[in-house]
Amino acid sequence: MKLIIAIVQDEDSSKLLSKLMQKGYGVTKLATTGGFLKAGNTTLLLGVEDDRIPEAVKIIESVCKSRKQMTSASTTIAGLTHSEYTTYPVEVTVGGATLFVLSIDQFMKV
Ligand code: 2BA
Repeated sequence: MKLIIAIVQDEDSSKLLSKLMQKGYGVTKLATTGGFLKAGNTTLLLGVEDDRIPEAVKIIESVCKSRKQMTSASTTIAGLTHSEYTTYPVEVTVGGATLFVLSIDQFMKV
């Protein structure tokens, strides 16, 4: 068994969750925040049998299409206290998914 950690855009999360559930995957949804944009995103945890990894990745790919978008990022200003930020425009690729696939030693429900 493997654990897929999938970081996706909030906009894609409901559709993705539904598709994965329809196909019988066990999924846990976490509300997360990206470190760069400091904007909300969604992290899904999927415990998946090895032979179903390609199918799971295909489903994630089919729902989470990437697109370019202008957005503003924030950073702290040197010399000011850490609570003071400035923002600047930045083009980022949003959507798509960032996946980590981890080997799982044991899967138990007790
Ligand atoms: P964020 O950290 O908010 O990053 C959002 C998007 O901003 C990134 O998309 C990337 O296109 C851009 N970006 C990130 N850091 C940048 C930088 N230093 N300079 C210019 N552009 C930058 P993705 O790479 O698809 O990442 C989407 C989200 O996945 C990230 O949100 C973060 O929450 C997570 N993520 C990505 N790589 C990760 C990693 N190595 N470890 C943990 N989480 C990761």
